[in-house]
Amino acid sequence: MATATQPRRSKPAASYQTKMLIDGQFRDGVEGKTFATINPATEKEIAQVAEGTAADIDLAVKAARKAFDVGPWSKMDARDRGRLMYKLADLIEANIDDLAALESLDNGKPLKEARHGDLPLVVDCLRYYAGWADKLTGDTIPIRGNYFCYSKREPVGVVGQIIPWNFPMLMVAWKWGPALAAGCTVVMKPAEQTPLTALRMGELAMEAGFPAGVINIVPGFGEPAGAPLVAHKGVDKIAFTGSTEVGKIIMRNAAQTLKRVTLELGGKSPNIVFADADLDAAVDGAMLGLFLNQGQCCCAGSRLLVQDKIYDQMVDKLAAATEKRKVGDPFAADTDQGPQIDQTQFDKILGYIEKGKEQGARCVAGGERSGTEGYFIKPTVFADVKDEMDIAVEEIFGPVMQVLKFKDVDEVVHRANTTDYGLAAAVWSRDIAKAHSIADRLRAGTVWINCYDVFDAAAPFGGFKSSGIGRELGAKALDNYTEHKTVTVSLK
Ligand code: TXE
Repeated sequence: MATATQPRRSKPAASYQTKMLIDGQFRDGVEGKTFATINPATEKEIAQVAEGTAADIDLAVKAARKAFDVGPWSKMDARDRGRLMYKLADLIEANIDDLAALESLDNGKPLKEARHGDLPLVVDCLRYYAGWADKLTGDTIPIRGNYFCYSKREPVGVVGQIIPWNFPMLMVAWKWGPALAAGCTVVMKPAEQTPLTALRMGELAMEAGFPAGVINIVPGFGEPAGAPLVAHKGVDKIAFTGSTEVGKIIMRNAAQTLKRVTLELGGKSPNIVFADADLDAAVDGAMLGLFLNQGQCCCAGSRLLVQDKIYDQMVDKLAAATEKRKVGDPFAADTDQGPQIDQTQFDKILGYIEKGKEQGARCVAGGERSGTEGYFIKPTVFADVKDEMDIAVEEIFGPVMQVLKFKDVDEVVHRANTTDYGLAAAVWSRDIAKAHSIADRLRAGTVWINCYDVFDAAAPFGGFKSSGIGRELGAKALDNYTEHKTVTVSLK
């Protein structure tokens, strides 16, 4: 059985900031409002945090505009921007244990994952983009006539960045990295569930020496703080990670001022296991691909498609591995799974578990909440899942795995692609030629072969179809934050 460890400690992190960061100052909101951020392991308040509204967004955008239009950011040498980013990465690394503890406290993810998963990726991402700051070059272009023509890459300007709660610090790094390297200034709205690590990163950015106005952080809710950021005329671009539903709203609203928009949205990613795969590796990959981060991953492999010949064997192995997962105190060294982020997500996931049972799927592990306090849900596996069941179609965003059966290649490719989403996919097979050809046919932004959830700052990530627009990470993400300018000089 998946067991809950009692009592659930909520180890306080060394320090945290609860005020918003505008123009280099940590301050209360204009309206003086605050909101509670909750420890999802205990359902108790951690702290009251300054709540941003339209007036704060306006101040933050004006500060970001000034740092961009007047300087100093736009006047700073690109290499010196990079040096500040390296310094921030170094400070994060120096505070890595405290930051990991704060992330666990506010988000509920196991401390070992925050410390050894999220944080190293944060540091690596900032260093990767620091190296790009002085390498954004244009072209010389051979046009007709007696002209010298060249192109330049210039920062897009002030960017509004709205992020979710599932990887709070990593989302900050994915957003700040390319924006700052390109020379943009930033107004960030962290998720209302997890404001603390973004604000702490803001403190470290100030310590690193980022000039006032370059990085502004306004915590708050979607409608009161996120929407005014999307609507603000002083913002040139919006980068959003979150639900597909809100992504559509943002795109619609951003169109009013013709802002550039990039969206990283939901998924229902197929994870395909062939009978010729290394079965134990595929089981490990399926477990990681679905249960990582309490199942709260946009690229979760939530449709596990298993070839008929090994289906029963795979289901047995998955059920056994799932029952062994330890659910409980995120700060305990042996915890594999912490709580879901909040009551809303907890209720939504339990609702899907009930739907799965009602619609005839066979629950072979978990299937209910864990314990009586905190948003803990037992890791759950459904076998005999059919394509049309709600649990096979909709994003659950929790520790609930769907195992479906298939016979052959054409059938599985067709079924894998029969979804509105297209974020990620995986193929497990010892026949590498077959795996490559399937990767070719899958409509997804990332395909893993014989692995899952392998991320690197250099490898672009993003979705086909309703999973988003644009790519984060890698050189591709810099396109989101730069404008190309063509300059033509008469040589007559
Ligand atoms: O997302 P929202 P929620 C999916 C997942 C989850 C569902 C709902 O399926 O169950 O979304 O989660 C801000 N204008 N993902 O409600 O609402 C909001 O304050 C501007 C997948 O948490 O999309 C937060 O900062 N901003 C996803 C951010 O949007 C608005 C990660 C995300 O919140 C806004 C999270 C508005 N009108 C959830 N409304 C992924 N792709 O990883 C909300 N926000």
